[in-house]
Amino acid sequence: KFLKNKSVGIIGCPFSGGQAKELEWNVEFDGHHKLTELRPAEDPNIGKLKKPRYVSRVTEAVSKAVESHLKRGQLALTLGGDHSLALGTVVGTLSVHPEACLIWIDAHADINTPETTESGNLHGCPVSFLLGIAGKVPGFEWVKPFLKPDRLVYIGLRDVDRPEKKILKQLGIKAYSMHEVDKYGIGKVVEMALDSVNPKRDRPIHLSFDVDGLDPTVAPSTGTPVRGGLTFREGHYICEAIHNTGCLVSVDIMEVNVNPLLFDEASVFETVTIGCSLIRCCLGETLL
Ligand code: EXY
Ligand code: MN
Ligand code: MN
Ligand code: MN
Repeated sequence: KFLKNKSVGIIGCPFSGGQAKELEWNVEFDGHHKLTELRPAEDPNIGKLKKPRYVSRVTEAVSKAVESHLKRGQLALTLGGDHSLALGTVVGTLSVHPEACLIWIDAHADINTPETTESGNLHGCPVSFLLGIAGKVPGFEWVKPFLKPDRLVYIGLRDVDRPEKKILKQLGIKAYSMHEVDKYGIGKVVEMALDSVNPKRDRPIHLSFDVDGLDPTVAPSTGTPVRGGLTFREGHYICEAIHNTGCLVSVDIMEVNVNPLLFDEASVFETVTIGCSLIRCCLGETLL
């Protein structure tokens, strides 16, 4: 009766003055980025790729946002949203910190090229664009600088397409699947991962955390859940250990799906809650 346009206004209030528990970070929340405005009227497939213009415009805008936060000396925290966004966030990080390394937590490798993708969904492809192995796709010329393959490491993989496995092998990309997490334990895996991309712990770290890296029992409201994922504690351990390096400059929490038509309220609540606690660990919350 009193509302129009099915439009909700969100008032972000990063305030904790009324209580005592603070991690002592100043939070600058400049509102949700108005990304849907960038959607072109027409966006036919390019080859198999779906919505290529929309994705390129949005990710370019996101790269600028990340870049500007980093240039102001802030930690860039991006909440998404599908993982194609990381194309933007990582380019934003690399344009300020070209020597940065990328730690990618995911059930999937997201390294399909425009040639190898079967689904055509760009959230399965950002890493190939970041590495510069995607070939020339109109609209994505802005993607630079590229990431060197030895600056990338994965943790949590368990649903990798056959051509993706080939790319990982060919480029010698370090990847710790759930098999290695089971075999060595998460402590050792994170140490090995850091040793491979950041041996002296002197490079800035971009953490791109796809919540589907977690087991669907702890993070159910996500678009492409895969059984056998990271436990609640393993996910948190990763964030704590990376915080402890003192090198973290940029964090993505991705693939949190809050669509009430797709997921029940409890699933969404659980997933958002774990996203928040992962972030707190990235910011230095400790158990003791
Ligand atoms: N590999 C599949 C594809 O390329 O479509 C599935 C990708 C799912 C990607 C999610 C975000 O991590
Ligand atoms: Mn911003
Ligand atoms: Mn992903
Ligand atoms: Mn994924």
